[in-house]
Amino acid sequence: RQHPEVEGLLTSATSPIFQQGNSGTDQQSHLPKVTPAACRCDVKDRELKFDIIPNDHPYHNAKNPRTVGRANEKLASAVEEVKKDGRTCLVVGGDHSLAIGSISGHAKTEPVIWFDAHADINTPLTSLSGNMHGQPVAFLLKELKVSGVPGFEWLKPCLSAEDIVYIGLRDVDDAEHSLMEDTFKASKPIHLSFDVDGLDPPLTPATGTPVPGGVTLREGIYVAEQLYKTGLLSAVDTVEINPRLGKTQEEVDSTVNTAVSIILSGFGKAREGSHSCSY
Ligand code: DIR
Ligand code: MN
Ligand code: MN
Ligand code: MN
Repeated sequence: RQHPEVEGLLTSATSPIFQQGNSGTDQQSHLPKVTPAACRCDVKDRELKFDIIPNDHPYHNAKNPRTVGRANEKLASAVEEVKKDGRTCLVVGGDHSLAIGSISGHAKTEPVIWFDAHADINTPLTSLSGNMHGQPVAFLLKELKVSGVPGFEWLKPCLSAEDIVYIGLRDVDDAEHSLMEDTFKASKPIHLSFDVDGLDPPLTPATGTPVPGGVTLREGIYVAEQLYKTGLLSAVDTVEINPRLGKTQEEVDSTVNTAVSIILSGFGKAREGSHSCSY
């Protein structure tokens, strides 16, 4: 896919999250905001700008490796700073290749919940599309030893296959199938990497690779609520939200509203109503 501008938004919230607070918004952004009024979090925003590297030739079947690699290096440092600050980190993308930087920066990442229609575990050698967003898991896995990709010299794979739990898979390539595992140790800080295409397409039409037969909104919210309740949710990626791909304003709005409701649930909004006395 073409990315005329590569841009990211990183938001962090203090934990426990239901504090009365000011927005702490430092910068203007055209992206939707999780406002304190909506979830009563103490929110601090920052927008990351990334460089497009010229003559960024493919590395085997990995397109734009230098641009994606350097952007992820920057994102990793930003996530690391947020975690040093003791905050929960919310990254609003952007495509799923951003998970390479987000999970690397999070560092204490296992387990990772990979919510997605796709396994995103192709390597630059196995990928049929060449899309980097079909490859982040492979870049992060120690076992796969992806190396030599220009732009990713900084990267140290930080995950083991047993650290990843997949939810929503329904479009897995043959090459990916052989690389997968799902075990789950729920004792360490959890990283939720939420690709909106894991949900059923009518819920998030403004996304690049929709696959029919996805997770319902009720199920998606349930997953986010349960993860919040573990008290272990330490970082969240919400990815593949692309307003440019909405055919109507309605499609854009429903995509954004769905993503926002998943985010709110992951940050403690309960369907029965959130009551500050319980925090
Ligand atoms: C396919 C599709 N497995 C690929 N993956 C997508 O391009 O590697 N991931 N769309 O989100
Ligand atoms: Mn994905
Ligand atoms: Mn996907
Ligand atoms: Mn994708």
